[in-house]
Amino acid sequence: MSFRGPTILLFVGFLGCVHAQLKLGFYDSSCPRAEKVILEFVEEHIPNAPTVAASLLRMHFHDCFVRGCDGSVLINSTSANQAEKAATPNQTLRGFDFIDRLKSAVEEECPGIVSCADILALAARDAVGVIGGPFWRVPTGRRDGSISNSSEALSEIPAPTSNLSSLKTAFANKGLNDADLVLLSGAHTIGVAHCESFSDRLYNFTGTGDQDPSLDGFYAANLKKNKCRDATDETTLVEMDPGSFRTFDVGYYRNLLKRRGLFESDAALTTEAAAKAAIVNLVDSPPQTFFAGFAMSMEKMGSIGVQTGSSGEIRRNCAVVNS
Ligand code: HEM
Ligand SMILES: *[C@@H]1O[C@H](CO)[C@@H](O)[C@H](O)[C@H]1NC(C)=O
Ligand SMILES: *[C@@H]1O[C@H](CO)[C@@H](O)[C@H](O)[C@H]1NC(C)=O
Ligand SMILES: *[C@@H]1O[C@H](CO)[C@@H](O)[C@H](O)[C@H]1NC(C)=O
Ligand SMILES: *[C@@H]1O[C@H](CO)[C@@H](O)[C@H](O)[C@H]1NC(C)=O
Ligand SMILES: CC(=O)N[C@H]1CO[C@H](CO)[C@@H](O)[C@@H]1O
Repeated sequence: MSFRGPTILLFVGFLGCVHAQLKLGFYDSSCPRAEKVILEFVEEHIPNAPTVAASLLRMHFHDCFVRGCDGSVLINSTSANQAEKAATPNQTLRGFDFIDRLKSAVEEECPGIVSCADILALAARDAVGVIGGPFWRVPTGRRDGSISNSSEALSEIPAPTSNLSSLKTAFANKGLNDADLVLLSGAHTIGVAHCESFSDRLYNFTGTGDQDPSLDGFYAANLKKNKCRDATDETTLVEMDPGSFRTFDVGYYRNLLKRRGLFESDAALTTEAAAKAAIVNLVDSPPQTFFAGFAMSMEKMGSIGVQTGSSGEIRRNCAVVNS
């Protein structure tokens, strides 16, 4: 008898651990209008600022790849801590103010109930929907983490100079396979990049002032003439899927097959027969094939390393850990 209490507690604790997972409509009883408030906010504001859709999608990716989808990307640095936001890959993230305003709207509806991690996951999905992209399911119940470490962001988020094997490893470390890598990279069908993210390919590929031979010569010449005029340009923004950078389509994959992927990490996807065949298939199939695959991979990405149950917290202000 004397050990029964602890045994039951341990058992329940174990179950809690195994079964603590996300579920669709997690806020249905605790904050029934939460998802509606988010969708309405996104539907009201994204049409005026459609490029924010890309920013939110990328922010969700960066959140999930560092300490799981726990809203850690949203935390501000303090005098004592260099947060993820301070890391190189995050210096080009945009849309934090959008999330902060959205969080205020949700807090007004139900104070202290909905996590910043869920708000980001839902907002990214809804924003992509508003610009005509795919819909994916977002099970909820993520809790917010309290650690945000800039050196972790640097090591977990793949660099645009990555080759295929390091991309595969970075994704496999998060439970994502090669198909997920090809599909999720398709997010680059929307959005923009700074010249500095790829200008080594134009001006100094191997350190001898040369150009990346795997980049289409006409495209490279055009980028040098009209966009990134010198190797030090830090301000110019370049469409990653020229001509349709606001439209979620297979244009990005089409460009890859013409050797017009902007980053080495994009070009890397065509350096192996299997990945290239997957890309050819996406280009040759109805758009629905890409949309359906992207949706499945996004749902996987959105569940990386989540904290649920009593782990973590519901941050009051997405930029600051609760005190
Ligand atoms: C496969 C590895 C990836 C690498 C190396 C990579 C790298 C980058 C880089 C360097 C930029 C441009 C930043 C700038 O110069 O401003 C960018 C933009 C972007 N990335 Fe990725 N990315 C990867 C995967 C992903 C994934 C998985 C997603 C989402 C599912 C994503 C979504 C985006 C979006 C939407 C933008 C445009 C952002 C904007 O317009 O503000 N990326 N990425
Ligand atoms: C977080 O940092 C941003 C950008 O510096 C700033 O605008 C915002 O007010 C900060 N939020 C808080 C709660 O300190
Ligand atoms: C951040 O992460 C790095 C690498 O894991 C670690 O060495 C460092 O101590 C961490 N910094 C803080 C403030 O926790
Ligand atoms: C890919 O990049 C990694 C890290 O930079 C490097 O160690 C590896 O040798 C590269 N692999 C190939 C096949 O080039
Ligand atoms: C090219 O890269 C090399 C090696 O990193 C560097 O020494 C050189 O200064 C660079 N040249 C230019 C024009 O940036
Ligand atoms: C969005 C954001 O926090 N950007 C920061 C990235 O890091 C640089 C340098 O640490 C800061 O100046 C930016 O404010």
